Amino acid sequence: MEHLQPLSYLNVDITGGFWAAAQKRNRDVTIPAVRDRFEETGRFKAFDFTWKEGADEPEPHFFWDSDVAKWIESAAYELAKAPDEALQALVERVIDRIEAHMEPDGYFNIWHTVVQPGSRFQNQDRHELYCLGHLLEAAVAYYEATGRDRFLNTMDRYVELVYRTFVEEKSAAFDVPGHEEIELALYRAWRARPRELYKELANYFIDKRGTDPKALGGWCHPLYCQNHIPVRSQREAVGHCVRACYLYSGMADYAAVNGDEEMLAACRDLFEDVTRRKMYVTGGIGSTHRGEAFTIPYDLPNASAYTETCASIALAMFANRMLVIDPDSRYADVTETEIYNGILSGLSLDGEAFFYENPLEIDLQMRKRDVSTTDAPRWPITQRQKCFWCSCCPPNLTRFIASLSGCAISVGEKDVYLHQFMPLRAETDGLTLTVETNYPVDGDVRVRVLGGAGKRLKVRLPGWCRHYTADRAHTVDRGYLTFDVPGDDCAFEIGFDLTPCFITADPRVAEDVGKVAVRRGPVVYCAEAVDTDASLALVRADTAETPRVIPDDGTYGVPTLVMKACVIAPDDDAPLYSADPAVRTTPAELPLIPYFAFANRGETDMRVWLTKA
Ligand code: FUB
Ligand code: ZN
Repeated sequence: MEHLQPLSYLNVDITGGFWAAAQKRNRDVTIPAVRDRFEETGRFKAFDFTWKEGADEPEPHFFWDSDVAKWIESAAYELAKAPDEALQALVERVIDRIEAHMEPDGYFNIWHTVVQPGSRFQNQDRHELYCLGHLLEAAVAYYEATGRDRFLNTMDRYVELVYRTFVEEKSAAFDVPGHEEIELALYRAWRARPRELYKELANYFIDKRGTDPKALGGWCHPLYCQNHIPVRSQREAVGHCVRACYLYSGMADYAAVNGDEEMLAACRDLFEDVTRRKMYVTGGIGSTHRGEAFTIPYDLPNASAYTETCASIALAMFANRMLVIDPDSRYADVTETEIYNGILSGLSLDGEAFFYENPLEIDLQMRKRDVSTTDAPRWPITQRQKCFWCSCCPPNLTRFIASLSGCAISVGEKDVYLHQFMPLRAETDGLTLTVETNYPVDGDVRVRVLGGAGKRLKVRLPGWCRHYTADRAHTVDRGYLTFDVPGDDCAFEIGFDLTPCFITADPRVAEDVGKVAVRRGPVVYCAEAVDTDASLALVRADTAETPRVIPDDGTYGVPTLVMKACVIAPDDDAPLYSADPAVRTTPAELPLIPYFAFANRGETDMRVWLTKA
């Protein structure tokens, strides 16, 4: 099994462009905003363990530990980049509370201690191991960022308890977590500080899953948490999308750590099933809110898409792990689709508000169709919110954006891979790589490799790219332009053609039949009714002409587009059905904005897929 080493965010600095701006906004606005919301809602206070029945503070939720953990992980990434005393003091305070309230045997969980004492490891769906996973990831991030090991040492005590309870004594009421996460966290901890215990416990949970399928209770089916069959036999993505992709990430780690080809084969098939049959053009996954889940192949409804922000993040995590064990550009393509579309749409342009669900269509009129019944379908909200009752997505976004540079580069024995294009500087083992680019404003990428004589530079050829240029001889290998690096100071110039294009969906996606979407490079566009007098339902896309590119005025960081269209003039005198319809149309120019920026100008109709003329 070919095995690459991903370069950590600690070794790769984003030095400018679209993502430097996004990271600055994350640091200056979003991380503080999430902190404030979590203060206001009692999530930080909950770590004081003062809640009791009738107390004048909100009742902790059973996975609030994980919300704060993801926030700490984000803070750790920032602390690695620049010191910040106040930020560090807040993190240290939470660690103090965790240390103070950890039970003598190592158990730590707020809800199971103050709200439901005595309920430890009784209910598979009560997220204790999920919370531990996020706390462990935070502890690893903090350790790697600051060199401080108190948090990680503390969490180790909990990991040891879990090992005793689940592996040695088998005394818990369930055998594997109801929400996966601890598996990938344990492999991550093992990489940061190799303790066999981490690896053994992660391997145990992954091998055990699906070997004794039981319903979780209530409406939770074994399929919901991928506990229906052993993981090596799983070939179809099922159930809750975040759970699934966290599991698949853990499985990919398992394959890497244990050199397990059978596990890799399962991961490959699962990745194919998700990305070829169950993924929206924006990278979103989760076609139904029921169970926040995958459904059947090609079932990709636009207006009711669930497409949770966390699910897109989880799929990018899975893709990044696959890239390491099966170096192929299609994994990095999916990550790119996510970062410019399905993940980024979760965040408002001002950096303070969030979507949990990311639909591909908003039709306000359609939402009135069930006025006569109380049994109306539910639709995704149309405006981002500052916090949710279940606010898993905001701190997932902050940690993902803060550590984004970790998915840009990986190295093999002879190869240096460039997966994602952004201005950056990376250092590893005497080799320095710098990238200069305005991508995705334009497609020119200049790479300079210092100290790389005799190596090969592998630059991803994006799956969306139809024309490119390169200034040096190369071959194409599994989607990577492969260049020899002949000396110790070599520069390479590559140009990707970013001409906008119309794309169509597989004909089995019933919702998108007869429709087109518009993409420019990795960025998917959408139309918003606020930009036109026409009803989007009556707009017909004219695909004969390539949409015009309008340079960004600073609003989005990428250009907007203008598409030729015609608009059907409705005729109230015409019959509802006609064998010989007289359709009157008027030509129009329809502005398109990047999908990630929809719903930033008030509530309005929106469409990614537009009916073709
Ligand atoms: O259950 C924890 C998190 O909350 C899940 O990952 C999300 O889908 C949301 O349900
Ligand atoms: Zn979420």
